[in-house]
Amino acid sequence: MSREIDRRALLGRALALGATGLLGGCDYDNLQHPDLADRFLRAMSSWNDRVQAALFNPHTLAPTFPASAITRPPRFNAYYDRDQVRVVDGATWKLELSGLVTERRVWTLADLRAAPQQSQITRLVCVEGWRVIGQWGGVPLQWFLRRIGADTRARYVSFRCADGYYSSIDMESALHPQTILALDFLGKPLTPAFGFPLRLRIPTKLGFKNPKSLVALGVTNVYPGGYWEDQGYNWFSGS
Ligand SMILES: Nc1nc2c(c(=O)[nH]1)N[C@H]1C(S)=C(S)[C@@H](COP(=O)(O)O)O[C@H]1N2
Ligand SMILES: [Mo]
Repeated sequence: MSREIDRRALLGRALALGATGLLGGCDYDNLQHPDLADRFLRAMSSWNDRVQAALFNPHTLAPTFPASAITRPPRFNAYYDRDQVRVVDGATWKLELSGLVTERRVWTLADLRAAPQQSQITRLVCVEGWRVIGQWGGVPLQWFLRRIGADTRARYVSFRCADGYYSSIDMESALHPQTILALDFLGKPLTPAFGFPLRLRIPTKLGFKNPKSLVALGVTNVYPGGYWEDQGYNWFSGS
């Protein structure tokens, strides 16, 4: 209850601040200068991140769906075309860990298969304006972070992918019960196009915050950004 009131009070203050920001920032002359316009938009986006983080309720679940609602065929998306997908060798693949973790040994596919698994039928929403429902199964990130001795007071969990893609999420979202390190898609191991051997599946965030074909995970207090985030897409991007 008091948490709810805190959120509201914060939102009220944030909205008031934002309105002031808009009045101050939106004058025509400023927007004639690309630098200033850019800085203004980035400031607004970072303000937006803070409001979204304050409103994020770690106990609210993303909607789940019956198997009959699954989108078939699934829809592929990446920053390149499907015929450019890189194929990862599962036998030699490993997940590297860095940053604020005490158990830094690498994880193999067999290690991850031996961990507790969880399955979900949820919706993936892309900023491009389409959405699909799919089924993903894998290791709860919350379990994984505790298992590797992650400092869960750190601000960020970062991800790097086999194709050079990268992204990062806030710790609260990383610990959300529906955030998983997915090994399976539609009841079978992930295919290369959909992120073999391991992808982040986080139904409380937009599609671009679901990096595929992971090769490294880090826990850090230094803002890690992301492939699209660094090009101006809003970082928090809850969905
Ligand atoms: N490695 C990697 N992961 C990625 C991307 C990418 O280009 N490379 N694109 C992201 C975007 S923009 C979306 S919408 C989803 C699409 O996931 P899907 O192909 O399973 O539908 O993957 C995300 N993860
Ligand atoms: Mo996307």
